[in-house]
Amino acid sequence: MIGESTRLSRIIKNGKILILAMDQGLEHGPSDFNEKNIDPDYVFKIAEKGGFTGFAIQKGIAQKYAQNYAGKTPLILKLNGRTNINPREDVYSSPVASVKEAVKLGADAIGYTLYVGSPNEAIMFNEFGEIQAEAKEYGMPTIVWAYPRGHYVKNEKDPATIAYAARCALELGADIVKVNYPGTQKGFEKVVSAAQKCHVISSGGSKLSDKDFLKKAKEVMAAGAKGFAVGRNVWQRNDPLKITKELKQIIFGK
Ligand code: FBP
Repeated sequence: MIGESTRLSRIIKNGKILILAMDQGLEHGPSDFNEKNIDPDYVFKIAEKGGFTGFAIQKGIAQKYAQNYAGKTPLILKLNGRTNINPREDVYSSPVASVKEAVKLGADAIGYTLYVGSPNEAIMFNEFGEIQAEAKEYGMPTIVWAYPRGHYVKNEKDPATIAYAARCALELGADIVKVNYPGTQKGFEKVVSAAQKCHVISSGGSKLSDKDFLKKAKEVMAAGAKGFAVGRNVWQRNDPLKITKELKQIIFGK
């Protein structure tokens, strides 16, 4: 569908993707922020000046701040979310916004977290199924944050388990799947292979040294992934645009 490919072409540039994520205020709480990056305007400007190909946020931030940045960075609206106060055993991410709201806010994709393997997996799969079908009607691409998590998941970083989560995203109709890096390039190759036509991107994770983060980025790309959806490793740094430039060099080669 033309709408879907038009929107995707804004997020995937020369076959590569670099999304800035700022939903941590909901997912982790304000303790992730300092006095500068707690202000959404500060992070919107990083998305714009850094040339990110997408900005993933919740609807409250979009409604109150996105107006001033219209047309700058493609908006990716997260449609579900949770806090980390609730127990991880039966982890569940609740729908908090609709595809229609995403369309009204001018989004170029919707984001949805699936905790693969959670005792609540069936509910989340069902809710995503309805959202994915509606997104297709609007020509709205879907990006799944596919995280193995909860009571039955022995090791969230096991490459085979992450590969299973990535495959679920393909099977459930996602266009792009975001996963956690399993720690090795070889392990990540399995993830990319499992996802096939679903584009794989890596999360940034908690803040690393420049050296370690750039090493991880090189491994992610060498494994055949399309790029990153990164948050803390960019906006928690003193110079977010410097690391962005280095990251873009690795992802886009310029
Ligand atoms: P980071 O790069 O900061 O890790 O952000 C990526 C992200 O997926 C966010 O979109 C989300 O808020 C968070 O990580 C979820 O992290 P967790 O693994 O703690 O649930």
